[in-house]
Amino acid sequence: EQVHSSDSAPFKSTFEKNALPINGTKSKTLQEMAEKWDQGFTFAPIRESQVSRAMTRRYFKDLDTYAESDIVIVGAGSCGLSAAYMLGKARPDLKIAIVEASVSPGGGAWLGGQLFSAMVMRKPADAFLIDLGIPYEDEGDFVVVKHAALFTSTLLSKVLSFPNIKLFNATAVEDLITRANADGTLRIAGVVTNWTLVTMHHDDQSCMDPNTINAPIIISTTGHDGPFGAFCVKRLVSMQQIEKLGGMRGLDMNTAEDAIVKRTREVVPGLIVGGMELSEVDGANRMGPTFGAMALSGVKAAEEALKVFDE
Ligand code: AHZ
Repeated sequence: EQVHSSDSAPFKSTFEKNALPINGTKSKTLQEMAEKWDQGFTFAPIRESQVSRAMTRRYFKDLDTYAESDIVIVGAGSCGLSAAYMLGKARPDLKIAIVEASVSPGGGAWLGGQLFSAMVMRKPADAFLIDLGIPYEDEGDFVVVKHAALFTSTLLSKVLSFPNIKLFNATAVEDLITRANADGTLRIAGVVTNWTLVTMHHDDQSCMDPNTINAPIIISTTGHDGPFGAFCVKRLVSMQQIEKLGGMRGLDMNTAEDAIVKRTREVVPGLIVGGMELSEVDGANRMGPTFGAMALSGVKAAEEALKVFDE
């Protein structure tokens, strides 16, 4: 009863500040609703096909729009999302597709490490938290966000709010599109995609051909080698574009974080690699549960990508 009472200020203030329908008319406030639960409360009517069409029409329009993208980010972990945030802020004119194999974007950044909540970032990555408006505790050389999920959900919500960014989750990149230059060298020109569930069944179902996205720049941030990780770098090896996997080295926080940020770069023309996937290019150490390098590698990957469009 207390929650529904007419002086439930939290209902009132948040709704009125945030109610911004993209089109249509302003809805009832929660406050107005709270006063009328017992007086014929009902949802607006709907037909089931309207729900189907509301989803499928938009999804197919997005598939059409983003079939030619400016930038594709592979993997929506902490590094990929950080890159997407910087790109969305800097260039509202570019079409940016994020392809994430998992149903849930965020990669390994929902927990700080093991199953603990707090997320550690070494300075100067606190600058990224300030930019996002995420509160933290200052411990001197490093800062602590009270829950990794606060970092990831804030970053994700900002990324998804950009009108020029589309996240295709439950979708895996299963190959790269390549073009031969006149001198015989190769450039990466897009990604080959499939529903993740389809990708997982190529061994027990007959041919299920994929889909594609063309783009002049791909940013790959699929994490270190594992069941799913280091996808694009592994493919570069099998395509003979790099000689072999670097082989991620043991854990050394100081060495690992500097190296990952410094080495974030275009590894072959058209393909920028960031985050822990880089450890499989250069054989960098892992850093374990400290996330500053993931954020700043994303910032640097975005800068590298923008060089192509700013020229
Ligand atoms: O699902 C993967 C995850 O969300 C996704 N991914 C992997 N292969 C893919 C594919 N197509 C589409 N073929 C794919 N998506 O990529 C995301 C990678 O996120 P992550 O959190 O694993 O990587 P990151 O580099 O952003 O962050 C690494 C975090 C780590 S690992 C680590 C250590 O092991 O020491 N320390 C830190 C901070």
